[in-house]
Amino acid sequence: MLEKIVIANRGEIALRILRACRESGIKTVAIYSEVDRDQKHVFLADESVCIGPSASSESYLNIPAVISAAEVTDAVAIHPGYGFLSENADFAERVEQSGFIFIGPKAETIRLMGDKVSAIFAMKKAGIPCVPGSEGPLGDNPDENFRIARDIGYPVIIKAAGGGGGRGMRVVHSEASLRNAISITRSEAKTAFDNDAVYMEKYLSHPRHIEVQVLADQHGNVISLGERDCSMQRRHQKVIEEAPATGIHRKIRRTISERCVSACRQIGYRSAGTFEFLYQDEQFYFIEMNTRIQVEHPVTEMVTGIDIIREQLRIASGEKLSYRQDDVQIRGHAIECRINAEDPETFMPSPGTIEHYHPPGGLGVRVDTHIYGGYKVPPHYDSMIGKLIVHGDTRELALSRMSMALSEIVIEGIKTNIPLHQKLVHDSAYISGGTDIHYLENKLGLK
Ligand code: MV4
Repeated sequence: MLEKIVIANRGEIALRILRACRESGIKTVAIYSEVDRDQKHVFLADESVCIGPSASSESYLNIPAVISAAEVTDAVAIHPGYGFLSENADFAERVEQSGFIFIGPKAETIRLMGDKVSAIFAMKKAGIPCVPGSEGPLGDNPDENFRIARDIGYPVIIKAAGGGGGRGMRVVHSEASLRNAISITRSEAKTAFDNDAVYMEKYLSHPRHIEVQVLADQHGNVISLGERDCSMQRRHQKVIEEAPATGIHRKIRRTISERCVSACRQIGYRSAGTFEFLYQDEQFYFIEMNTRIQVEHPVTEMVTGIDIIREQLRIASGEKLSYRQDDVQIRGHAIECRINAEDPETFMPSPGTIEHYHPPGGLGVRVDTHIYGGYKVPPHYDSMIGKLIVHGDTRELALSRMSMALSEIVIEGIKTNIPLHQKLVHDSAYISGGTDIHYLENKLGLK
């Protein structure tokens, strides 16, 4: 196993990684920015290094500073968590060039998936169903682009190859606005991603967002841990995630999982990864692949009993996966509510000191958070302060445990989105299951 690793992140995921290291006998180095000295994982880590000022550009995103922390502490590997440098192929490359193990896929895989055009091309070749589209970047010939759109059928969506996660997209309903939409998306993409390549897809009007979790070791073993439904979102920020996805036949779910496993083998994937799909009218359509551990990984852990971070650590050290596909059983149902320090009505961030904190508990209740009474939520980073995850034999039981846990939890001193979650777990459409990606924004818009 790895002897000592740097945890190149903050907040709940840094703590989550630290716990997995403890269980595996791996020593930990916490890196933190000036405002993050009092983070729980910094207290608990074997060693800690301040890597810079509060602005993430000068600390958690500072590649030389992160790599220096590994050098001065004699660590052997770096876990990037999510966000920050986790999907930065240049970072992964420099980590390995400096003689450390990057806990994640190969840099070339991150680069392949970072360009959405090359990702779709690779996935299509590997047998993954994709959205009907331009099959490559769009050129500058308007007549050719009109032809592509006509073949696909309106509405279409123009996306930036360098985008992803909802950045750089434009829906086009008719030929009249196509030319302009392409040119605006292109120039925005040039500015935002330094890449003006754009592509076109059929626009799906009411899909669900379903993603498949995979694990791949360096010996050619690949397994799927099943899917998650992440459709409950606002402005591309997920609010609630769950596993398994309700209302989709076992056979269809199994088939898409098998396709993902096969694709991982074909592209030589390594570590944990997520295939993102849109699901509409009983069809899956690949949109992107995430090459990092994701915020919502715990719902998969709860229904499989598999510690995904521990497997990432094993894979990075060159060990084999602890499980074969036949060992993976989906048991019961899990739901995660993301707890944000924000106004539940306006969604404005609400940083400040947590005066009182009482966590919920009981069978099937898990809280992944770094907060404690007296902790000060800084204004510099993402507003997510924790995740409440519940598990039960059925979705109904999971929902009732979530409702109870939400009513038990006390976080005072700052505003949180807990009242929004309380409304959602009692929303009749959500309770029925299978709401699409637009459901929450529509519901909020009606008020
Ligand atoms: C789409 C789409 C409809 N049709 N592609 C947004 C984020 C990025 N990952 C892809 N996105 C979408 N791509 C086609 N062909 C609708 C979205 C979309 C969306 C997707 C997943 C989760 C939330 C979303 C919210 C708005 C739009």
